[in-house]
Amino acid sequence: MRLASRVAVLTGAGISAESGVPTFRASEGLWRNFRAEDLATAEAFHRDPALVWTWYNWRRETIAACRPNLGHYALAELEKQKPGLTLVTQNVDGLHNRAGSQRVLKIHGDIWWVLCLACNRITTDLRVPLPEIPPHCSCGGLLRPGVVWFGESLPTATWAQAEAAVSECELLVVAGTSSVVYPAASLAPLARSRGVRVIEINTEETPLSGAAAISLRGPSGELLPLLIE
Ligand code: BJW
Ligand code: ZN
Repeated sequence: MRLASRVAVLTGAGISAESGVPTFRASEGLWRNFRAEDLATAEAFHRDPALVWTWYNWRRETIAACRPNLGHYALAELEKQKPGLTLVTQNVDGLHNRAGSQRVLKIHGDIWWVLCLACNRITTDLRVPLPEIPPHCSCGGLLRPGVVWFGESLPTATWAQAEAAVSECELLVVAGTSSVVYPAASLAPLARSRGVRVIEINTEETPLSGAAAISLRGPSGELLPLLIE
């Protein structure tokens, strides 16, 4: 398939589903009957840091055992073909990096980052499982996952780069996201308002499907490789 030269891509949990990483809004995406909306908040963390860390510890273990799939590799290859490509991901799993993508805008953070609530330092902690729950910083402060929870702002500079890339591209590919979580879900409408064509890749219909120029229904691990020239 021949693509425009300035391409932006937005990915969500669905792109890692074929690697074995659970999505958020499918029934098998539930953990101990909690919804993501119940656990991915600062209120949940302050109420019960051990519970929230137990969920993150389980997810870190799951992700550590997973490998990138053909969808991740196709996007890493596409970046080589189109050096202007911007990959914006809502995923915190790091699988795009492991597949070789160089420039990844992680608008919801990274599950391997930890942030100290006392000294504000962000570090990478790849240990699986974590030796203590909840984990603490060397300064003694409580650590939280370096991710963006509901009600929190996205990292300002990263989000600004994502918006700029989407407004300036000629084609936006949206793969494996339910397109219900904002502000990520506003990127496709932003592209459309600039006259940019949007291709959606998803196994199911989403709120974006009707507005996309092309809506491809199927697994991203099979459909994304078709974008490679
Ligand atoms: C496949 C496939 C295969 C499966 N191939 N496809 C009302 C209206 C509008 C907005 C709001 C509102 N009420 C509240 C808000 C704001 C809120 C929000 O959007 N809520 C909605 C739920 C309504 N947003 C926020 O709070 C954001 N911040 C914000 O707005 O700041 C401003 C502000 C500040 C102060 C006060 C108020 C506002 C922050 C959002 C942070 C989201 N965080 C999470 C957790 C990240 C950390 C972690 O991972 O633990 O991000 S929640 C979770 O959802 C995660 C994901 O990145 C995100 C999106 O999910 P995603 O990726 O789309 O996954 P799924 O599971 O939903 O979908 C998977 C899709 O794949 C499905 O469509 C499948 O069909 C498909 N699929 N297999 C292709 N093989
Ligand atoms: Zn600290």
